Amino acid sequence: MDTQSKENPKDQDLAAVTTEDREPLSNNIGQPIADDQNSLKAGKRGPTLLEDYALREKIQHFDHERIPERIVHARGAAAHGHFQVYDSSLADLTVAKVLTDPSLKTPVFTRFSTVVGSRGAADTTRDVRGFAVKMYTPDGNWDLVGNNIPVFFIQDAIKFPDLIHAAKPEPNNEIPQGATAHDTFWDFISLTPESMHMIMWIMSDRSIPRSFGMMEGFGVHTFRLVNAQGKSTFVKFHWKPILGVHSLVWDEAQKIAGKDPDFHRRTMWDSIEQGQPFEWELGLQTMVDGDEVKYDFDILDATKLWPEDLFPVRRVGKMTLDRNPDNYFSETEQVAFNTTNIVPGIDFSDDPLLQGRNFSYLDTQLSRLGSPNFTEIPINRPLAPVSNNERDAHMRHTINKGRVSYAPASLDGHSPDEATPKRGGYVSYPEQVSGPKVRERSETFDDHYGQAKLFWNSMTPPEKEHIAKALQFELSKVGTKEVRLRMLGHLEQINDVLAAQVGLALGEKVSTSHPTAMPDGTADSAAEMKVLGTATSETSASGGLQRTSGLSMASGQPQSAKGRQIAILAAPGTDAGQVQAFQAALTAAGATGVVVGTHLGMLDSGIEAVKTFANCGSVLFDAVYLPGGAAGVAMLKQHGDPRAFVAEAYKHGKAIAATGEGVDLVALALPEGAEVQADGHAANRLGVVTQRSGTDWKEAAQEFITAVSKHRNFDRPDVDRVPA
Ligand code: HDE
Repeated sequence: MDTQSKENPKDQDLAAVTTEDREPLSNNIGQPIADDQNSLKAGKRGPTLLEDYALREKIQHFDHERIPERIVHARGAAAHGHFQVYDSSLADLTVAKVLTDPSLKTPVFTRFSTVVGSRGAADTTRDVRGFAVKMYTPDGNWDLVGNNIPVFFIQDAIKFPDLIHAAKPEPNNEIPQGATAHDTFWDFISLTPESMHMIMWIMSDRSIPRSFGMMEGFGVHTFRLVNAQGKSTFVKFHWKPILGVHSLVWDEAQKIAGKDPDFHRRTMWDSIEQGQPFEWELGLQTMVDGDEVKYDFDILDATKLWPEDLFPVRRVGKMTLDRNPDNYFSETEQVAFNTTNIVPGIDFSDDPLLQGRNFSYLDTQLSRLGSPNFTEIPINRPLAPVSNNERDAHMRHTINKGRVSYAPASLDGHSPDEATPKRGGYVSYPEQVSGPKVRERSETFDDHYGQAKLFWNSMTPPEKEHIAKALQFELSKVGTKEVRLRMLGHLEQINDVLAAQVGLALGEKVSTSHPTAMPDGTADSAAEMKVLGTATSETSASGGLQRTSGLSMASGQPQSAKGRQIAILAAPGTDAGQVQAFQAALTAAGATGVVVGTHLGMLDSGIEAVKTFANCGSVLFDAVYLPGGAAGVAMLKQHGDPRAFVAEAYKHGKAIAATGEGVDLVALALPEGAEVQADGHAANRLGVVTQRSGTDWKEAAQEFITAVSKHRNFDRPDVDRVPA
């Protein structure tokens, strides 16, 4: 594992307070403790004495170990790393050193999170993911506190407490945990049309990412870049994952929540421990200040994105996360992000959601971390020097010398001078503002469906199907009929075929001019899905576009087997040569082959199982391989688990490979009629790679890696027949 490095200044800063507790046992004031097993008593069987300060210190510290969990984004995981800009070409747009000095390796600490669940909730619930990056720049900390979805539910911060109250577990019984599929959430949403664009994203597979390293990050709001001449350019920030954007499927996500609730944090932890960092490129969309009036959407409205076809994303630098925290609480739990942590060269827009956030984050840290001195906690303190007249408060660490703690001051001569703009002092962009004081929303925020339609139109048929099914799942769990009907009304505004399809599962007919809805059919028949897949809508608020790149996860994504976990199903008698051939090819591709066996340990010479059918499942892997070996396959055939393993992987669109007798087991597991290859060559049918005979398995292994790199096969026509 990568430990605190001498090159990373933030690592060195943290090293000063990092301990391995290797000294003899002591209490918190350094007194050596001779006996930590027995409390001090009046006689061996006597009562414990009040004098026992060792007992009291230990218990008291324990009693106060908890701090309030984050009110949203409570469940998360983080990692250290750095950000480096590629070149100095942004200097014409901004003075921010972090964005213009290519020699600067800015240390970062990045935390990913879900929004709705408590700290102990499962990782794979359907939810937006937080994507919060703290950059320890020479100009102070810059926090880009974003999400993995580029828009938000609401347009004005004053609605945030309502949104969160509605989404969190219901207050009378605290049910359900980490889920939006309940009445209060959909009640609020159905009464909040501005949320419809975000709802399309949430109901898409974006809200069930395969891994933190396979999701995008977005600053969401419009910000400003400000250059040396004081010129402002509007900007949207993006993080583009090097591994591409890839997701789970919903059935899988739900099963993972039970099999491994720590799935996402474990994946990131393990990957970094194995020397495979998580990486993203920082992307910018920019707009000349003044041009915003040319578009039919308002850049201050956080429910709208800037279509990538109109505003291409310029990739300007790279973030690498390559070190796990040493202590979850001290680092990941105590890290305090704040949207007002910005640096010279970056400024806010008037987005009312951002303006509200600029109040909320500092406020919440005061209650969560208990004191304005939270900025002195090692993970939060900047590398840039701190020098001011702020003093005292709970848990003050800094020892400020001298008697002056005010300005202006003539005594002591050390009251910090203001940093003039020339010396790098922050100056807010002098935007001209005027207007009556009103509680109103701009009519340029009024279009609530146009970009929801842009998103819908930009999806591929399988993506559309997933959205329809997610809505069917969520809304069918809503007990109140009026809420369900209100939602169908909104869906009709987005796309009538979609509405009709969701209506089928809810037992409601939706009036539509479209021939979709086959009211007598079962919901989700192949014929219905075909109609759904091609259904589109007229857009608005989209810069004149009907669809745009950047929204579908099925196009333009890097394809790689790197970081993928492959289950290799084995038993005593499995052919070690075939296993080794595949293992070697997988390792060379940056993937990991994990032997799942009938028991742990050596199954046969050269094959060691590190997982069993009892302690894992296909949902925890990206793909599955069945090697040959007559005795091994015969044993696996006797059990239901290996067959279910393969069938489920097939249903979830995963790559499957089988060699030698392994092909028989695949044939047994797949739906009747799904042909598998039976001669000496490798064949690939919709991600099922088979080679029945031969001695050289390299071709099959390569074919398999290509299939794994494609992430999923959503074009298998027969998955509905798989009873997994
Ligand atoms: Fe947050 N949000 N938020 N939020 N948010 C918090 O701050 C808030 C919003 C986001 O890993 C809280 O430290 C308001 C949008 C992330 O620690 C709190 C509004 C976006 C994280 C808060 C929003 C975010 C938070 C709770 C509407 C994407 C986790 C704990 C005006 C751009 C950071 C905390 C971490 C956390 C308030 C909306 C992202 C209460 C009032 C939009 C990633 O201050």
